[in-house]
Order: sequence, then structure tokens, then C-alpha cells
Amino acid sequence: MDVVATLRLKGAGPSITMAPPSLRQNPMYTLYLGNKNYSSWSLRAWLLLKHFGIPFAERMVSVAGRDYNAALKPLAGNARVPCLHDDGFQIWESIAIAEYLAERHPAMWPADAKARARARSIAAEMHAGFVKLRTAMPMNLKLKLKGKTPAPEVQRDIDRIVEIWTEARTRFATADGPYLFGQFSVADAMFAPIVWRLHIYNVQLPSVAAAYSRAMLAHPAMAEWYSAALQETEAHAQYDGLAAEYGGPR
Ligand SMILES: N[C@@H](CCC(=O)N[C@@H](CS)C(=O)NCC(=O)O)C(=O)O
Repeated sequence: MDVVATLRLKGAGPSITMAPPSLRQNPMYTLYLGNKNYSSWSLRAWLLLKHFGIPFAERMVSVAGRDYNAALKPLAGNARVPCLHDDGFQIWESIAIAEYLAERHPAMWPADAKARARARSIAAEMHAGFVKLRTAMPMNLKLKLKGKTPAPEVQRDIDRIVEIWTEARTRFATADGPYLFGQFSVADAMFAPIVWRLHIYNVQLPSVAAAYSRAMLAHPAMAEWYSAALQETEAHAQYDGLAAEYGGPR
């Protein structure tokens, strides 16, 4: 199949040739996302686009931890956000959005094959797992709590995250950056909401993981997302009510 589409513009004289969306330098991306205070999955795709300076339009929808939201069905096949539209073509699931973008921007994954494989393993592990931690500590950027001793199953998730971050930083990270593999990659975007959760609920981390967390919290795009979250007015009692359980503000 020909990779170059020929378009004839009305009244524009001769036909012009134009690469299809997959080959264009500056595709027209629209990212549908949830509100910034609560929507942890949305942060991942947004952060990748921001970090790599990729132009996109943002459209925010209301999300509230629903099992199914029919209002999102026209926007995303899985009726969830984030969903990236590339000239109208939908890409949903945060990990698939990352892979779609990385095909055009290979620097989104580490250059070394083994580092890249490890980054893919942990990004997939994040996408599929850590349910106990995610349930016990929802992202809610307006909170910064004293914290409490995690339940054993939540602690297991935390221990695994510390193991993942420590291995990446000590075994795979190049010297040219503070992120999991040195330079910022898809793996960092995937773990970004976990960084916030551990910070919000005051989970103490060993030194390597703590340093990584500080680097992520200092990322300019994380700061931009955070300021925008603080301006939002949408509130959900099931998330905000956890403040008391975690000892109130710190
Ligand atoms: N596995 C999906 C999860 C997406 C997801 O659960 N999104 C939530 C918002 S963070 C959603 O759209 N919920 C619908 C709603 O609450 O109305 C991904 O990686 O993108």
C-alpha cells in the first residue's frame, strides 16, 4: 500500500501530496484526560508528551473511579482516559499510548537493549499491578498526610516498588540523569503517580528510592501538573475522606 496519500483541495489547483498521520513530523494529537488532582493514569501520557516537548491539545473529562462511564465511550474504545487521538484515531491504555509515541520518539525508551528490556518489564508490571497500593493510596494531590503503617499487602507492593527503583538506579541508570534509567523514559512516566502516592501518604523510603522520588517531584512537568490540580474544584468524598484515616494533614 502506498504510504503517501494524495489530497486534492477544493479550488486549490494541482493536487498536493501529504504524508499520512503516521509519517508526519508534527501530528495533531489530542489527549483526553481526567482531572489532574485524581486521575493517576492520565498523568502518565501527559507527562511523556510534556517531557519530550510534543505538541498536543488537552481535553479534560470528569472521572470518579467508575467501573464504567458511558460518556467516555465516544472518546475511547475502553471508555476510559487517558485516550490519545491522532487526527481522530484513538489509542487507549496508557502503556499503548506510550508505545505509540515511542515509535516516533525512540528516545522514550533507554538506548541499551537490556536496559530497554528492563524498562519495558517494569512499565508493564506497573500497568498491570500494584492494585493493593493503588486502592489504599489513591492519588489526591490536594492531600499531604501524616500517614499510617501500611497493611502487609500494601507494604509488599511498596517493597517491590523500592526494589524496582533501586535496581534501575544502581544497575541500569546512566550517569546523565536522575531518572530510573538516567534520562527520563516511559518507565518514569509509568511510575510518576506512585511517586505522588508515596509522597501524599508519607511513606518513608530508603535512600536510593527517596532520591529518585525527589528528582521526580522536582521535574518541571510534575510541578506544572500539581499546580493545575490545586486549581481544580471537582471533589470526590471517597478519596478526600481518606485524610482522617491517614492521620490528617502534615
Ligand atoms: N488501564 C487503563 C486505566 C485507565 C483508567 O482506569 N482511567 C480512569 C481514570 S484514572 C477512568 O477513565 N475512569 C472512568 C471514570 O471514573 O469515569 C490505562 O492504563 O489507561
